[in-house]
Amino acid sequence: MQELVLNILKSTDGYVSGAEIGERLGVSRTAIWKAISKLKAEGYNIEAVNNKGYHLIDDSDIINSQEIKNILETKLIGKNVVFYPEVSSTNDVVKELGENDGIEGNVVVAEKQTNGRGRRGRKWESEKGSGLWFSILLRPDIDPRNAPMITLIAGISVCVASRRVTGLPVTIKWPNDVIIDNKKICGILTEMSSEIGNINYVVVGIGVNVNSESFPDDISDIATSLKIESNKNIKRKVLLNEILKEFENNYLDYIKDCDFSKFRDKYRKLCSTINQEVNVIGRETYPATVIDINENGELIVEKSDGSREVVFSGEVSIRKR
Ligand code: BT5
Repeated sequence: MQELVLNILKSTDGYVSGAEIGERLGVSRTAIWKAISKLKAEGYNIEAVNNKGYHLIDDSDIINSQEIKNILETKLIGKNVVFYPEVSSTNDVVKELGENDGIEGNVVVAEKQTNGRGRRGRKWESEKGSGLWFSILLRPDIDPRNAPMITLIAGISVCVASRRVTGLPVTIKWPNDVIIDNKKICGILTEMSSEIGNINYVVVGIGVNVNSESFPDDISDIATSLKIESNKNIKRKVLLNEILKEFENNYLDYIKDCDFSKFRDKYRKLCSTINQEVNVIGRETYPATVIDINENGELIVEKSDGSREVVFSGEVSIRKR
């Protein structure tokens, strides 16, 4: 019922009375009133005026299953999408799908995560209503050694899509933080279940700060959002569609031959880590200059004695000096 009422509101320019909606759907005005109340509770901005009726004010940034299904233009990624108002972590939900009968391209989106996770057990702040918190289930028929590049490809996809939607100078901090002016707008958490030579499933979890206006003290210096940077409200579903479209193209292209060199130039252009003075933090920590990204998406750094090292993302992190 809600969906039918919403469709009428969306297709009406101006006001439509409860009686008229009821008549068109063959139900009582009370049923319409209930449906409208539920839509409002979901966040739809519906104005009710005496003697005129209802009017949907289209300034709302609603995400739910229907809104997402309506907007998605992808063929595979997100063809099956499940939305939760609240969930512990979308990665956990998708892992569960991976262990069971979830299919490639399943996407889980949440309005809020109570246990959003970063890498190595770190926390990911996932407030209600302000961000895009979602995970993608993949079952690529590739060698597990080629899976880490999928994370880099996800980073490229978020970066390109965010630029397209906002026009902001979004870049990638190697390996896969998406940043604006050294502040993080997006983090990616990829988890895999595999055996030797065979992938059971990959979960790509993506968190984007879209309309967040502030952050908790401990991350306020390192986090930002697309809204803070652009001073504009961004429609999350529009951004989601662009990210998934971009990711679908890149992912399908990549798994054909697992040749990351195809993406190297694109990655380099978007990567703000190249030429930076950094500390490489691993088993030992040392200062270095970032020289380039190689054809496997690894970082080439130069130490102060002029020697060069290839740095793998699983082993080290880097911090700007
Ligand atoms: C990441 O970890 O950046 C990966 C984050 C992945 C989040 C998505 S949301 C959907 C899916 N479901 C999940 O449970 N996770 C994925 P890492 O590189 O370890 O960065 C974590 C660090 O980023 C934290 O220790 C904080 O310093 C900082 N941080 C936490 N929340 C943030 C936020 N909302 N925006 C920017 N930085 C944040």
